[in-house]
Amino acid sequence: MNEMNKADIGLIGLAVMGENLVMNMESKGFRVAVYNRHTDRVFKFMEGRGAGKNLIGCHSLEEMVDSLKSPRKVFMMVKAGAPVDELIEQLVPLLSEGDIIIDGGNSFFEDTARRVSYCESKGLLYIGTGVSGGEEGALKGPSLMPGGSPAAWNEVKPILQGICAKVEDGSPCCDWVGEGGAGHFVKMVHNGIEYGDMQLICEAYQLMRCALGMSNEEMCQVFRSWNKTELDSYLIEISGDILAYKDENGESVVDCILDTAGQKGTGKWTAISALNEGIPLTLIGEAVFARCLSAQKEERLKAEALYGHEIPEFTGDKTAFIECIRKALYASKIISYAQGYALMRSAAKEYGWNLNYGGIALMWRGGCIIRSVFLGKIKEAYDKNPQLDNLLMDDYFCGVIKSLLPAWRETVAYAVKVGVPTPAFSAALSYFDGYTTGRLPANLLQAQRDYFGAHTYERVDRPRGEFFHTNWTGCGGDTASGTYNA
Ligand code: NBP
Repeated sequence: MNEMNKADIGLIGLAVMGENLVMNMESKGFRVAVYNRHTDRVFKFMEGRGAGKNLIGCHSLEEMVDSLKSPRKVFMMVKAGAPVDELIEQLVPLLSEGDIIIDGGNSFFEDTARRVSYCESKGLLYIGTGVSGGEEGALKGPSLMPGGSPAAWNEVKPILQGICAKVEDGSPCCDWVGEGGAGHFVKMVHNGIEYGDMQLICEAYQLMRCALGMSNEEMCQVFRSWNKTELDSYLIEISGDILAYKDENGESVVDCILDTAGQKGTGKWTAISALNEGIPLTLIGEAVFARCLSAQKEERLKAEALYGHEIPEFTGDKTAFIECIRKALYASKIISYAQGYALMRSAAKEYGWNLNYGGIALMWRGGCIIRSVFLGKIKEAYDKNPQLDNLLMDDYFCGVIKSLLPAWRETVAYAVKVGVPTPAFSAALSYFDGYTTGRLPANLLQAQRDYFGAHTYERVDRPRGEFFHTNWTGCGGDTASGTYNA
């Protein structure tokens, strides 16, 4: 094939995401070579959606690699895990120095970091990119979070920024995230935040449904009105649509859905990373556990029968309380993003990534599931101060949180009083109260540790880093345990 006729990029994996990405790339003027392990999928695609398009259907990896312009760019959109490693092994001998492998699947960031080093050791460049927005995003413009070999960025930038979502002013929701597994780390945090956002909306729904006795139609109207406020976001929008949706018999579909949530694991990864980093990511943690608790349906039914679960009728001002719930949701959402950003800051320090926090907010501003107007405010906060310790320290968010606080407390207090579970609202408020408390009870905790394990403590009247031990019982001796941080 002469160089002119060659494709700009090759894509492997013609499942739901891959197919739509190919259509997107082609529609933006890129010639794409496509391949799938089971090649019947290639035939079907080329005869179906791909017919008459600027594509090259390939029936082997060799054929695909040969049909690419140099430096070759191979985009893998296959199941995360072993398939990615298998494909890399097959591609390495076929590619040449400077060629680029891109993984757009939901790979674990540590796997991506390992693959970057491995491919670079073979003279290749490697990018692990988060892709968010589901099937529709893949087709119309996803949010893309690429990281890996920096030398690859300029080569792939026109394609990735060409196909991604754009915000109102035309800025692309895709920029370079950082080295190693940075792109997939940021995508993982995105997914964790998605878990949190969804849980918060579900808690608002549960309060309106169970504590206020509202109908789906009423709640739909509430979500639609919230979507015209600071909560303007894709997830609030679809929640309104879902509540309005009726089947052919006129029944609300949402009422027919079993209340057990599934999960694919990226929320869990985020929570585990936070535990590893020692960062309190309490809201996302609660969102993951809420899904786990929902899955224990049989046990919950037995427990309800054992304890009873009567929620008293609300007797106050309903409209005012709905506004309290909205404010609690907004405040908790700010906490969730503050925690997610704190996790990214900690990981960036550990892994040596120079993360552009404002840029990340912009990447999430359009195309992805957590897209919202509110992300524009986060971008402004980090543009103003890229070294911001915590989003709660930003002047704008400080003012907002102060204005939301009374309603947030009222909502959580009422939920606790009547027994509507609001783990994410409550965890967010507890974090806020802990974060804004200058003196926590950890002095007693340190004393306990020293009492039973001679773990030592620092003193308020001595410089940090000096450790003391007390012989609390008079029979423990003066020997202290070694100090270490877990
Ligand atoms: P799947 O995750 O269902 O993967 C199916 C694709 O992987 C098929 O093309 C399949 O080929 C290929 N594949 C498998 Br399985 N094992 C392979 C192997 N050993 N070698 C080569 N190819 C192999 O597809 P998807 O839902 O389109 O998702 C693709 C990636 O994008 C995943 O990592 C997913 O987590 C991520 N993602 C998905 C979404 C979403 O909304 N679905 C959103 C964002 C990211 P075959 O046809 O020959 O079996």
